Amino acid sequence: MTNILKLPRGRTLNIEKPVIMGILNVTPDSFSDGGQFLDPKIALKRAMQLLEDGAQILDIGGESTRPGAPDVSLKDELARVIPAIKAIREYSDCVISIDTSKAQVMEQAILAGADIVNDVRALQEINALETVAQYEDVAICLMHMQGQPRSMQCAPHYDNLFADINMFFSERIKACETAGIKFERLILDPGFGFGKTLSHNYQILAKFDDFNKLGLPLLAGLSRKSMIGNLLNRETNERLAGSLAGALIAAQNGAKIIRVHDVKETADVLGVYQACEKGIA
Ligand code: YH5
Repeated sequence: MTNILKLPRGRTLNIEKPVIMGILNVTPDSFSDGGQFLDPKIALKRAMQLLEDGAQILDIGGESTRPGAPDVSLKDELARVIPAIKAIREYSDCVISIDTSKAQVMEQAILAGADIVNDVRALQEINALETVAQYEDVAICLMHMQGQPRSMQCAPHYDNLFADINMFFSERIKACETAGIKFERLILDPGFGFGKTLSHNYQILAKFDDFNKLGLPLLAGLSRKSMIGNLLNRETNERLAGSLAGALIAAQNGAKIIRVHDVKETADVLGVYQACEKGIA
């Protein structure tokens, strides 16, 4: 497996060591002023802080996929994410990921300077495959979800958790290749919290390495999620330590991209992990 991800404009991302994807939400629930749209200047300021803290990728999302969250219209999603991407791209050559499932958001985001399409619906929405196929060097994260955000947490069931998720990945990889998307562009993510019980989530974390058999880089996103909160009985603002433990275990078990809210703290954890892996003494 290559540890160098090819990106647009002749750039690359080295994922030999795990890298941090910093979450940049541009949804109304993340606005301090209670307004409808985030000022691109504020998005830019948050982006610069995440990069300074040690993020190698910024993941920009305008659709809330928390369990039970309302659907967002195309118009609103575009109005949230595109000005933010343009503002960041004007100031920085950093790696930008767009967290969306809508083909038109993917395309506008790519034209505005996004390098990675991160899709929790794994390019299953209308025109998504065809759209990203047109942009040769854009990397793609295919995430596994059982069901739809609105209902996915009511009674998730698997015949065989690992076989089912790996089968889904194989099918989506094949769909991508059929659409003309090269294997080398893909990243896989088992999707913590997306149609999984607490037990499923911890089985996945414990044996994260099982998804490496498909030969693609793995992304892990568990920061502040219910698998931390429900296990430890912690509110969202009390989940830092649990999230850091999860990030470390994911890295030890083969995750190459760790998607987190708390970039600075995660960078310290990965720094200590790396010193043991490579040896600095
Ligand atoms: C992911 O795992 N997740 S959006 C609920 C929370 C905290 C955080 C209740 N996009 C993933 O971050 N993309 C999201 O507390 C993602 N992998 C990838 N690739 C949900 C989220 C969250 C939800």
